[in-house]
Amino acid sequence: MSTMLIRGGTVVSATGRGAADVLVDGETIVAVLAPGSTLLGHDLSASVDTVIDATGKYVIPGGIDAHTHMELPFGGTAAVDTFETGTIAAAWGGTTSIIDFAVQTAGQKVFDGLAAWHEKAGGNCAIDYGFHQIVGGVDADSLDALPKLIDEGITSYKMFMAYPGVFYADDAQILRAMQVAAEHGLMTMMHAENGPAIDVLVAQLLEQGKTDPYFHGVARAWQMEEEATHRAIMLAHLTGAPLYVVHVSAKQAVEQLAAARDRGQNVFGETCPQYLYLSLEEQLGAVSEQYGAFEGAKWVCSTPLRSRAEGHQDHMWQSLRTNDLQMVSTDHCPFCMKGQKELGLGDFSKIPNGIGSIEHRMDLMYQGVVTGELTLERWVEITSTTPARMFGLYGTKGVIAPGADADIVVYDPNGHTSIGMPVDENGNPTGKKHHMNMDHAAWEGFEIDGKVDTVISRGSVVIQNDQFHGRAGHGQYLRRGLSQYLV
Ligand code: DUC
Ligand code: ZN
Ligand code: ZN
Repeated sequence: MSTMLIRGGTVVSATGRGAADVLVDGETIVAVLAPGSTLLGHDLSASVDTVIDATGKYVIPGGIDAHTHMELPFGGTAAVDTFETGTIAAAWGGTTSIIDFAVQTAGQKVFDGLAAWHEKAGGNCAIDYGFHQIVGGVDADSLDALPKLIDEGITSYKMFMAYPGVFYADDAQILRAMQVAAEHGLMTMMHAENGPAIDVLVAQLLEQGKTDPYFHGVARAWQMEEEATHRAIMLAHLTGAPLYVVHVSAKQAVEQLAAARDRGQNVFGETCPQYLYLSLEEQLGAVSEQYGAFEGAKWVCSTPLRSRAEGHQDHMWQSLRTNDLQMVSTDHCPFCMKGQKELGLGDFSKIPNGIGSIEHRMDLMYQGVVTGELTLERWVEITSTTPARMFGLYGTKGVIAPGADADIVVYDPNGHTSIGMPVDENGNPTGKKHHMNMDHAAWEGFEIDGKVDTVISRGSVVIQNDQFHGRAGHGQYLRRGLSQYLV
């Protein structure tokens, strides 16, 4: 077991900050000490195996991205990051744990779907990983499996009110699943959009010849998100099931969540960087020389990017400040333009849904600190501490304290990060800057006034001096407990 001292930095938690040294023994944090402390008369920096100088830098708990889709089959193709490439990209960006979604499709046994996900991830992750369970077919069999997931360390499952014929669950199915979840303490996660109504709008738009990516955002109108969010909240209220709404993008949906929380309901919401920074007008409506109006396909995801004129983005930032939204995940689901997004040329409904952001979440949220949207403490809270508490990892993850895993990021507020992957006129990278598998960058041109300096995963340095020092297979499966965030 080797020892490590992270010396001279400012340790930031969800509740405060202060100058402190962090002592690591093996995979675990063993002490948070006054700067320059000796322990039992020893000069620690002389006696540990490794000293990391964090002078002038922030020392924060490693990021936890609680919403990723490595290798997800979707729209006739599959998300391009494997567990290996996706977790390496995560590490580059200061994320040291992910919670991915194992998939059960209709007719499949939940435990077969879960086994397939263990097969994909096992031995391939560079950082620690856990699973939520997607239940794409709610039936007697999957309802029976739900409580058994808890023994597997899976304490949350997701249903979809969207995607009829694929993952869709109707109200009767949702009600039944929530009854089981309420009884056993599982967190119900919900993709809240009215899928059947959206499908009508999609068909009508296509009939009118409105086939560009922009119309993906028109079809998936905010009313579709507000209505489904309200319905999910009411079914959760009736059953007593805790509810976590994923990828919230409409301000009206946040208002539904806030009203439920004010009633004392266990209702939570996450948003994603794309709903804070990007918009219907600027991205889904983008036109480029290379792709024309199909450029917007890069940002086709669901829920969709929303109109900036309507003020959704500002409302998402505010909601993060007021805790009407509790955390930020990426919904990392990357597809290439070539051969994947292109499936939807001439028909936006055939564009695989998803954006790749896993590498940039910590930086993009830090930029919110720079611009005054968030405090430093809130940055740590929404990217690490709350995800840990929400999904039963807190104590081991999400905090710098004795006994916690040594998942630590040294973040340099004087550094700079230019995001993007410049391409030549043929779309070929001219010098790759990100580590995700996609052939483009959804965050091209974003500049961050800060930089991930050093990343430590369970006591091992995985990123330092702009080099990856980790390995696929270092990441371990996280058995999660029940949510530690319930009121
Ligand atoms: N939304 C996405 O953008 N991608 C994957 C699935 C989803 O619900
Ligand atoms: Zn979703
Ligand atoms: Zn998702």
